[in-house]
Amino acid sequence: MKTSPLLKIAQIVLQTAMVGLIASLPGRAAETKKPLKVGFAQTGAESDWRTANSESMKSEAAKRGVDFKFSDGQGKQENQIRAVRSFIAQGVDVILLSPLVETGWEPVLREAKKAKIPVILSDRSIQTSDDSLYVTFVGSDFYEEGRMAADWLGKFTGGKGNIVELQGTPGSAPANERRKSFGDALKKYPGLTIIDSQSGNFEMSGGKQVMEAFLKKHGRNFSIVYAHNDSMAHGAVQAIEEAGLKPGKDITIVCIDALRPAVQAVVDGKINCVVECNPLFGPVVFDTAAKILAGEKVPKKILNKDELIDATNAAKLLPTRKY
Ligand code: GZL
Repeated sequence: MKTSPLLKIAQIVLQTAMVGLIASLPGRAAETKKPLKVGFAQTGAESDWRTANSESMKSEAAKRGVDFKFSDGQGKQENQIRAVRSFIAQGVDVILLSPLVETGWEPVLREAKKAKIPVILSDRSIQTSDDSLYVTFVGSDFYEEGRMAADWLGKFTGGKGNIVELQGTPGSAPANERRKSFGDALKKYPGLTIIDSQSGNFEMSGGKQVMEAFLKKHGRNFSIVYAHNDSMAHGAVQAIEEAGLKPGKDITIVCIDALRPAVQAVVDGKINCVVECNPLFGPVVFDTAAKILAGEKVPKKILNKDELIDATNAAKLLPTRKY
């Protein structure tokens, strides 16, 4: 039976209306919406802290269905700059950057600004006269961490003793601020003196090598180690034991990060104090990125909360440590 032209038109109109209706359903709209595209220029993989931080970012991105482009800078600023340029070329929605060092970022961040791509500084900050080059910083207060370490040491040692310092990556915000704040706080304890300070680059091998050199150079003329991170402190523990001394007893050790192995070392009495620097802020970073893209105002600095762990609370906290 032939279909009348009128009936044919009615069928087409009805089908078109149906397609429009289905496409307008919220679920459908969500399915067809493009996933968020985020580029992350990470420093490298220099420490256990960094591994935990990268994991936090990757797992959060996967959970949110983000099209996540992760770049491992392998400890070189030029690799990170190259990665940021490639994110700009790919037209990502947001750029996350954990700047290896504090300076040298303005040219590439100006390119991101010109491309109207918001930049979030994750973990480490930069030195710049133009803070419009990034939207916000998400991380810890490194200055406060160094102060906490120094004040703990002032109490634990009665304000007396010679200190050797294992610095983090030269020129990095955590190394600069942890060194400055520790030195500033030591002014309250004139009996505490830093007799030597060298970079172990936040690496366990670096911490061990520098500690071996300090032990050779200073013998027993120091009784305290201040390490800018756990990895270097673990290296120092190895060097001190290989020198036939007892870490945590013959030599007091204070460090920063508080990954589980360091908290375990506090329980075992090999490290005396560890100040937390929480790496698990992937959720905060992605929440902040969503707010920025939704046009919401966010603070210039979003700080994680860090606590101090020593023999008085390490055993209780160890089972609760998430990294
Ligand atoms: C601190 C972070 C530092 C850690 C180190 O937020 O930048 O870099 O303290 C890591 O362990 O290598």
